[in-house]
Amino acid sequence: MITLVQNAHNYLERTAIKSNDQSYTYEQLLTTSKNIALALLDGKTNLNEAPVAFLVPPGFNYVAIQWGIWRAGGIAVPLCVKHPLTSIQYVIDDTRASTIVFSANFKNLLEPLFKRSEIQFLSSENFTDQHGSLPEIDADQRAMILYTSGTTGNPKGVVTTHKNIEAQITSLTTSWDWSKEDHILNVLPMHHVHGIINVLSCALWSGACCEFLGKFSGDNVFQIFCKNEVNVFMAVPTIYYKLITFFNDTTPQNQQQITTALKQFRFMVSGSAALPISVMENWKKISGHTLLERYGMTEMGMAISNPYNGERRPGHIGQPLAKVQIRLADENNKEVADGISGEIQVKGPNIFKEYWHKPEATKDTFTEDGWFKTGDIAALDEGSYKILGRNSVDIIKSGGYKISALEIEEVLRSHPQIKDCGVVGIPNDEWGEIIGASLVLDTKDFDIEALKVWLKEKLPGYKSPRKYIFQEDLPRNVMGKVTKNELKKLFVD
Ligand code: MLC
Ligand code: AMP
Repeated sequence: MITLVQNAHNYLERTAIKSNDQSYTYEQLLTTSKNIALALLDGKTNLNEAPVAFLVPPGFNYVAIQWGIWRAGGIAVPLCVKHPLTSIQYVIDDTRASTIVFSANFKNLLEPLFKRSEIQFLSSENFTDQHGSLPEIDADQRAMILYTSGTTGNPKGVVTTHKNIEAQITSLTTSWDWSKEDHILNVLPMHHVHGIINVLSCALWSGACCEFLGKFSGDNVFQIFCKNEVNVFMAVPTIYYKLITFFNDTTPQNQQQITTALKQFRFMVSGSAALPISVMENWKKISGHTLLERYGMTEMGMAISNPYNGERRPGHIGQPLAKVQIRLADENNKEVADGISGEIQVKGPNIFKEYWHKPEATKDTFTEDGWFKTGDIAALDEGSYKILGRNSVDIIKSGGYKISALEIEEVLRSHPQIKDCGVVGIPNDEWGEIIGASLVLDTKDFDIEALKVWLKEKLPGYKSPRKYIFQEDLPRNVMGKVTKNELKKLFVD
């Protein structure tokens, strides 16, 4: 049996999930996910790694469906609830999922796909009690596909097995002292490892409670914190920035109540993007906590972390987690000498199996001797790793989301009035980076507001450019290649 599911039998009466003002026990999670698994199986003995996509808001149903897919032997493919249909359709087509589970609020969005007879659409509200037995699941079976942007145009499906997921969970539950007494608030999107592995799955592995927040806002988060139930929190730096802004703008009485609540927490984590030292310091003033910064990636879960007990160094990501091997390597994949910077390369049971249906891309991302190449550049500074940058200017991190500049350029170039364009990440205190686009136009009569509306159907909000400039031509080097660093400077200036 899947160990995560097996563990739940030790905590039957404890609260596993809180969502929409309701509490659900581990026993309810086991029963509901079994019903869903049997419905998905529909008489078959095993889904045998068939991808099942699901479009369901964060909450109990989301978790029961994820577990139901796993228990039936399928591959869980969570779809982003904020994506436009084009992005959702991309994932459905790329995975070739023949079953899609959706909740009622997405019926209208998905309607245009209902005519596709090769896809079975199941409403997440209609699962009923079922009787039957479930298959034995092999730990090496594929379990999940999460989409991530890369240095090529389109996002790639990152496939992890049950064994990978278990390794990603246990490296954190042991390093960070998770226990069944913990209660975490989950404010993160549920189609990425941060929300799925670090928050949800670590809590459920430990018999703890994972509470879901309806809509992120400083007010909503602090109101829940002030009930004094939550004791663990994990978020991206942008979220801490937004919470600090809310705190600074609220009444002194409210501030005092928030600070009192935060001081009771066991610990708080930041990751998915570099934590600015100013955010770390301001959060410490508000909460009394030194944020624990860690480093990870969709392809590997978490790899490097500041210590739970011990010094958490500002601007540093810490040391390798248990069972994770790290080296810094040069362009020829040779380990660099001490003190020299290099690409972070990783080995361990946490590393993903493959990019879905992309054997070449999978091969290219590993060295000949089996190290996973992250593309992040770091140096070891007095025993703690420090991220210095990335080896591609075409990867942007905004609000903790990884975004490919090339993917946005491809969409912009398909606009009838755009001849050419260049997209870059511009440093920003709140978002880490915001997206800037330089446009070379085919017309003098261009309506930027109309472009923004046009983009809404093609890209999720967080991938839409926030700043535009217009140029006769893009800056290029002698080879004719766009010089992205020059372009960046134009936005900053
Ligand atoms: C949204 N907005 C942005 C933006 N995203 N503006 C600039 N840059 C962006 N990236 C604007 C919207 O247009 C809108 O503006 C306003 O902000 C609110 O939009 P929203 O969609 O409602 O945003 P909000 O819910 O507040 O989202 C902010 C957020 C979200 C920080 C909660 O970005 C988020 O959940 N980020 C986490 C992503 C994550 O989990 N990454 C982990 C990947 S895994 P207007 O003007 O219309 O009001 C990984 C591995 C690892 O990285 O190590 O963990
Ligand atoms: P994703 O592909 O969305 O999983 O994003 C992974 C990327 O996020 C990594 O390759 C890093 O570039 C970045 N990242 C994650 N954690 C940190 C961190 N603590 N500091 C800097 N960058 C980080």
